Amino acid sequence: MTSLDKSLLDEFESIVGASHALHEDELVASYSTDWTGRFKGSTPLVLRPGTTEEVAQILRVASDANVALVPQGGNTGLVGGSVPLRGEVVLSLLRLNVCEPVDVLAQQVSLGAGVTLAQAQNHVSPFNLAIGVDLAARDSCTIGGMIATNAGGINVVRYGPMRDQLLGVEAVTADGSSISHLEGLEKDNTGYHLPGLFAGSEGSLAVITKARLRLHPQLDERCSAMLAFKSVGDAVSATAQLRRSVPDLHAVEVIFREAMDLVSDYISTSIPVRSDGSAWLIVEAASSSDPTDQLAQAIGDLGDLVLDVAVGHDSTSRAGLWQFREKITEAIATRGTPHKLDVTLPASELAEFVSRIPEIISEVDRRATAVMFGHLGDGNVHVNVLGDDGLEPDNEVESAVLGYVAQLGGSISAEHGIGTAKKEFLHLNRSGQEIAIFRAIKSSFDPKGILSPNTLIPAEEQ
Ligand code: FAD
Ligand code: 2HG
Ligand code: ZN
Repeated sequence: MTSLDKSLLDEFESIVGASHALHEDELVASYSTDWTGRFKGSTPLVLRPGTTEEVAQILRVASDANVALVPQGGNTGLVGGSVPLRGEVVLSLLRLNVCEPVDVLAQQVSLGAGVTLAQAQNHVSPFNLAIGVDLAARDSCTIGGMIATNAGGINVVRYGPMRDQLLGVEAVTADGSSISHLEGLEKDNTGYHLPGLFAGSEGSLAVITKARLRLHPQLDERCSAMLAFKSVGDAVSATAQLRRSVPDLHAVEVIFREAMDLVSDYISTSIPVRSDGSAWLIVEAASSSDPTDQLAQAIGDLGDLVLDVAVGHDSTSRAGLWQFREKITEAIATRGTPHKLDVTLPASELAEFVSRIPEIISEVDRRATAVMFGHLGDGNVHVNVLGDDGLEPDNEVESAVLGYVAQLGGSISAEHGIGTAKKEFLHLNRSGQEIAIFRAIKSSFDPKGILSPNTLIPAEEQ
C-alpha cells in the first residue's frame, strides 16, 4: 500500500462513508490493474462517491493537499489510463448510476457517469430509442469513461463517436468547482464547447459526473452478412462500395487472417464462409423496415470481388456471425498480454499497411505475431502484437508500427485514446505547438496537475 496521511484518509473517508473508502489490498486490487493486465499500479485508497457533491468535496480536499487522483469507470480502457500507476487515489464513479427519465420529445437522456452502456441501452430502448455508440465492453464500460476516451465502436460509420452524441455535461474540475450544462439544446453557439473538449480528455481536465446524450431511433429490422475476400485490397474496395450503396449501413467490421483463426478456435466454431481468404467483413444494415433487399443487392453488385457470403436475418443467426468479431479481444487475452495498437489509416494506404505489418514487427521482434481486425468503415485497424509463448513483445514494436502509421498519414490512436501507453508517441501526430496548447488547457482546468497525471500529456523535456 502506498502511504497517505492518516488524517487525510479520515477526511476522505468521512465524505463517502467507511464502506465506500476501500484500502485493504484485496479490495483495491481490481481497481489497480487494467483490463489487459499490462498496466499494474497500486493505490492507498479507492473512493466511491455517490453524488456529484461528494465528488466536489473529494476534489477540494485533494486539491488542498496536493493529492493526485485517477478517475475510473468500468476499467475497460485499453491504454493504461484508468489505473493508479504512481500511487494515486482512485476515484471510482460507478455509484453515479442514475438514469434520468427519457426525454422523448427532445430524443435525449441525462445519465450518471457510472451508468454502464448496457444499462443505458436498456433504459432507452422501451421508448424505441437507442444510444449511438455500441461496443463489446457494453456490460462494464460507463458513460463517463466512454466520454473521457471518446469511444468509437461498431456504429461510428453511421452515428460518429461519443463526442457526436454529447449535448452537455456536468463535471467537477480539479479545485472542486462544478460545471453543469445539461439543457440539451441542439443549437447553442455560446462560446467554447466544453463537452467536446472533455470528450477524449481521458480524465485529465475534469471528472465527468453526468451527461446529456442525443438518442437515435431504435432500428429493430436488421440484416447482417459475413463476406470473405481474397485480398485486403478487395475488402477495402468493397467497403467503399457498400458505404456508397447501402443507405441503412450500420456497421462494416473487418477480421484479418490471424484474428479469424484465433477467434474461430476460441469460440470452437468453424468459419461460416470460405476459410481460404485473407480478410472477412461483417456488414450490418439496420432500418425500421427490413433492409435485407438493399444489402443483398449491394453485395450482389460487388460481383467477383467477394469469394463467399453468409447472411444472418434473425437475431440468432446474426449473433452467430457477430461472435467472430466481438470475441476477438477475449480470444487474444487467452494467448498472452498483447501490446494494443489502435490506428487509423487513409483508405488509400490500408491494404499496404496491413500487408507490411507482419514484416515490420518481425524486424523488431522475430517471435512476435500481429493479430489484426477493426472497424474498416472508419479506416480503423486494431493491431494486437503478441510476444512469443505468452510473453509481451519487444517494446520497440510500438515505435516501429506507430512510426509507420504516421509516415502514411494515419492516426496513432483511433478510438482508445493515448493513456499512458501512447504518450511518448503523441509527437508523431501532434506538433510541439499543439502539445503546448494541450498543456495550457490542462493547467487552466487543473493547475496543480492532480487529475490523471499519467495520461495523455507527455512530460516536458528537461
Ligand atoms: P475506464 O477504463 O474506467 O477509463 C478510461 C479513461 O477514462 C481513463 O483515462 C479514466 O481516467 C477516464 N475516466 C473514466 N471515467 C471518467 C469520468 N467519469 N470522468 C473523467 N474521466 C473518466 N473502445 C472503443 O472505443 N471501441 C470499441 O469497440 C471498444 N471495444 C472494447 C471491447 C472490449 C472487450 C474491451 C475490454 C474494451 C473495448 N474498448 C473499446 C475500450 C473501452 O471499453 C473504452 O475505452 C471505454 O470507453 C472505457 O470506458 P470505462 O468506463 O471502462 O473507462
Ligand atoms: C474492438 O473494436 C475494441 O473490439 C478492442 O476496440 C480492440 O482488442 C482490441 O484491440
Ligand atoms: Zn475497436
